[in-house]
Amino acid sequence: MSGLAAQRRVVLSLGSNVGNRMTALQSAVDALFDAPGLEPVALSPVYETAPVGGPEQEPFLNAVVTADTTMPADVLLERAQSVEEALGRVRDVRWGPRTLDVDIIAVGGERSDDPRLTLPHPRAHERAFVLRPWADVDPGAEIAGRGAVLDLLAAVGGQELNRRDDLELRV
Ligand code: A4P
Ligand code: MG
Repeated sequence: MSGLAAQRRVVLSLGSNVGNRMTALQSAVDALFDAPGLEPVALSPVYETAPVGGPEQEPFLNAVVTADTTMPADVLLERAQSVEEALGRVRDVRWGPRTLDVDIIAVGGERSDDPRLTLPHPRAHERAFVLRPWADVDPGAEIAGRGAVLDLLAAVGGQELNRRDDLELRV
């Protein structure tokens, strides 16, 4: 193996359903790209989405961010979790819905069964709130072992999703 890691395309999913949801998503984008090592490629439109699973809770704002990196996947997870923690400080509902969720959907074509970092994300293929914004920024995207994102999106039914053209994320 060479000492230089190859650059890979990473796909991150952002979600918030507590407090000022758009501020949380924009702060996440700012914090993710504040430190070196992650080069932004695209920011998806913002969607308002009905909660999938979990307890009864408020609607989410969701978006997808793509970027290029040479960082190992576990270092990327650390960055994602530190961004969650920084935003989590304004969380006020114990055990409740979260201010910010940053999930790692894919790191290149990497596959891992590690429960600490499962790749691709084990539930992404059945979630319109991930698939729709991902397809917006990369219509040809595929999930390793699952198929084309647009095909997967066509197969998930009944998930309420409303594109919020009044909201826009910026790098
Ligand atoms: N982990 C393993 N693989 C990954 C990965 N690929 N990316 C581990 C990120 N984390 C990964 O995650 C729990 C553990 O998963 C971590 O310790 C990490 O090492 P968490 O973010 O702390 O907990 P969570 O997000 O509350 O739980 P979980 O099961 O990951 O929930 P999900 O699947 O993220 O779902 N509905 C709508 N409309 N929009 C949403 O954004 N989000 C959720 C949360 C449910 N329903 C939603 C939405
Ligand atoms: Mg999560």
